[in-house]
Amino acid sequence: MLDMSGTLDAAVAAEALAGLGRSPKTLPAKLFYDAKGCALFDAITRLPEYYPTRTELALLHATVPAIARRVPPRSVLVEYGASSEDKAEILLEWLQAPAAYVPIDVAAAALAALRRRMQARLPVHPLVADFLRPLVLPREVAGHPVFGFFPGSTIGNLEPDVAICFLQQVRDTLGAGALFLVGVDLRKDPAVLIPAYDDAAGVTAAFNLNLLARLNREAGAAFDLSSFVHDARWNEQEGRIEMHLVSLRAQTVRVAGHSVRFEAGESIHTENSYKHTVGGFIALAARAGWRSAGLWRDAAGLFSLHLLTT
Ligand code: AVI
Repeated sequence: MLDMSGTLDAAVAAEALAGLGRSPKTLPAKLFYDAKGCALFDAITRLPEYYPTRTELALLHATVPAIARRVPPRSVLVEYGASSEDKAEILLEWLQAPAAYVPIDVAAAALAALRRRMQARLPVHPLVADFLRPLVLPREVAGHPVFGFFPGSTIGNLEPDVAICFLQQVRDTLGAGALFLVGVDLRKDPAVLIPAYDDAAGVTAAFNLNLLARLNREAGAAFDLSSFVHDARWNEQEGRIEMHLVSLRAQTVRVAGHSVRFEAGESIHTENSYKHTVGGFIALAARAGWRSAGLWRDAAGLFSLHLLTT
């Protein structure tokens, strides 16, 4: 939670201390998304090196007629992680008489703004919730066919066991017979991946370092930002991009009243972004009770849209 008063946030401090007490040190990626982090992520999505957002959008535009033909009329569109309506809007243009839109996100203000923009068009029932927890759909949408949507390759930020657990919960929430469209970034040459997570303009570096700035603001920390550098690594064995913050020198940093020791070259692991193969993702989804009902890829094979069914 962003504390506008400038006072300390005990939950942020506790999460930071827990991660920094581990070996190797970690910080939870969810802490990226304060107001500054959200603005920086928005800038990342427009970088020339960051192909996922524009590739997924172009793929969605190209394939939406085929996708929409698979979705029953009067379906409810349930979007996981909805904080802007642009991708959902593309689907809503093509779905046959959609009955309602249920955007799910922790950001209550963003959902309220989204509802105001969309409600003239169709009934909107926002669900303010952490979608990694079990959810129940609003009773207003009961009885309609359900079409879930999880764009942005956010599934790649989940550890495989967490992704399976999430997919099982989505299956329980959406119910038997539901369809679920998932945007999945694909495995590719690290020469393409690394610049996407370490851009020339330094926006991703600023996004990563903002974590430490946030801890300084909200968790009573005293990180010297000039003594840490952003590092994006491809982990071939795990099939993931890793983001790290590397300490340039041996140092001790105060965090919420505790001393945290860093050796020179020691890293804080801040994010994983798994890059799946098509077969690998279908197998992962199958472990959560979903089967593949459709697959679309861009011509260069960078990104995929998976339509799953129960
Ligand atoms: C939100 N998520 C899909 C992004 C990704 O590509 O893993 C987060 C991100 N981290 C650095 N750049 C973008």
